[in-house]
Amino acid sequence: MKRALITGITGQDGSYLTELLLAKGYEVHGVIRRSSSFNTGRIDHLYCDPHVRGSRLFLHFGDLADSVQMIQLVYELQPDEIYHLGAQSHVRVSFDIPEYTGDVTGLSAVRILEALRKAGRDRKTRFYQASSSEMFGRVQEVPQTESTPFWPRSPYGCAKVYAFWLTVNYREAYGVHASNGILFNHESPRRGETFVTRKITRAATRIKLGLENSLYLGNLDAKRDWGFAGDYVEAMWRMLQQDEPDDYVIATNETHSVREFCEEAFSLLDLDWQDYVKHDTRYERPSEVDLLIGNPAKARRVLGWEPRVHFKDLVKLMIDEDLKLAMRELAMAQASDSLTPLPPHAAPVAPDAPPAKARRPSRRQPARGGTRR
Ligand code: NAP
Ligand code: G4F
Repeated sequence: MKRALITGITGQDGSYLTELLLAKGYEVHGVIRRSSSFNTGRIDHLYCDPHVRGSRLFLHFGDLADSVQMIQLVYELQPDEIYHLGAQSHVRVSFDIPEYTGDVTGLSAVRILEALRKAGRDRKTRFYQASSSEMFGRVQEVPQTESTPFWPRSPYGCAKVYAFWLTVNYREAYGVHASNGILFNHESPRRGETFVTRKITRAATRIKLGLENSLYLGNLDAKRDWGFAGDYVEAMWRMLQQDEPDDYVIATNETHSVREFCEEAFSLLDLDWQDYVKHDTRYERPSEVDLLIGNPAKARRVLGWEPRVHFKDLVKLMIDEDLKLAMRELAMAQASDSLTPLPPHAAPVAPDAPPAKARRPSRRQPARGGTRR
C-alpha cells in the first residue's frame, strides 16, 4: 500500500486530495496545526478512529515553521509521496504579514526537502510543491506557460517563487523526484470564505434568503483563470506518477473578471449584482495581478489531464451548495429566534416579518472584524 504525507490537509485542496488518495487505496497521513477551535471540518467526513481496523487516514500535529517535527514525521513515516500544500495562502493577507508568509509559504519547502535528505529519503520519496500562478504576477506573456518568466506582485508570490526554485534545485542537485504544479486559481464549495469567489457565492445566497443585504468587494476588474479544485488535485497526483519529475501549468485556458463572476453568481439567483455589490478599498492590494490565463497544453500532453469543470458550471456548483448552506442558516436563525425569549420591551414579531435579517445582526456586515481580505 502506498503511503502519502500531506501538509495542508485541512485546507480546500488537502481535503479533495485526501479523498482521491484514499479512493486509490493509499494510506494517508496529514499534518494539522493545533488550534483552539476545530480546524478539521473539511476532512471530518473522511476521518475514522485510528484504533478501528482498516483506518487509512492518520493526523499528526505539526507546524510548517517547525523543521524538527517535519524531520521526525518523514523519518517515522517513510512516505512514498509528499504533497506540500500547506501555506499562508491569502495574497492580500501576505501584505500584512510578509515575514510570516515568507517563513510558512516559502521556507517550509526547504524544511521538507531537507527533512527528506536527513531521513535518507531523497531518492525514495516523491515530492509535490504547490506552486502558484500568482508567481506570474505582472504577466510577461498571455497565456502563461511553464516557460513564462515570473514577476511576483505580493509577498505571497515572492515566497512561492522561492519555493518553486528550491524544488527545482533539489531535483537538479540531489536527484529528488520533485515536481512543481503551477496551479491557477481553483475553487469549490470548500473554498475559504475570504477568497473572492466563495465570498461572492456565500453573500449572494445569503442575500437571496434575506440573511444579509450587501457585499463589499475590492477590484472588480482583475481577471482570473478559475477551475475546480476537484479536477486540480488529480493533476497533482498524476505528476508524482511520472517516471521523471517536472513542472506543469494547470489551468482551464479561460479567463473572467471578478465583475463577471458577480454577474453570473447573482443572476443564477435572479438578482442584479449591481443592487448589492459595494466597493471598499480595504479589499484592494498595494500591487495587483491584473490578468491570469494559463495554457495547460503540457499537462494535457504528458499527464493526460483535462479540466472537466468550466466557469459557468463552477459558479453554479458553488451557488447550489451555498444556497443549501444558507437555507440551513436561515432555519437555525428562525429556530433560535423561536427559542429565545424576547426582552420585555420588544414588540412581538409579526408573522409576515422578513426573515432573520431585520432582527439579527448580519454575519457579513463590514464591521465583521474589519479584517482585510
Ligand atoms: P488553504 O485552503 O488556505 O489551505 C492551506 C492549508 O495550509 C490549511 O490546511 C492550513 O491549516 C495549512 N497551514 C497554514 N499555515 C500552516 C502552518 N503554519 N503550519 C501547518 N499548516 C499550515 O489553501 P488551498 O486553496 O487548499 O491551497 C493549497 C496550496 O496550493 C497552498 O499552498 C496554496 O498556496 C496553493 N495554491 C492554491 C491555489 C488555489 O487557487 N486554491 C492556486 C495555486 C496554489 P489550517 O486549516 O489550520 O488553516
Ligand atoms: O480570490 P482571491 O483572493 O485570489 P488570488 O489573490 O488570485 O489568490 C488565489 O489564487 C492564487 C493562484 O493565482 C493562489 F496561489 C492563492 O493561494 C489564492 O488561492 O482574489 C482574486 C481577485 C484578486 O484580483 C483580488 O484583488 O479578486 C480580487 N478581489 C476583489 N475584491 C478580491 C476582493 N479578493 C478578495 N479575496 N476579497 C475581495 O473582497
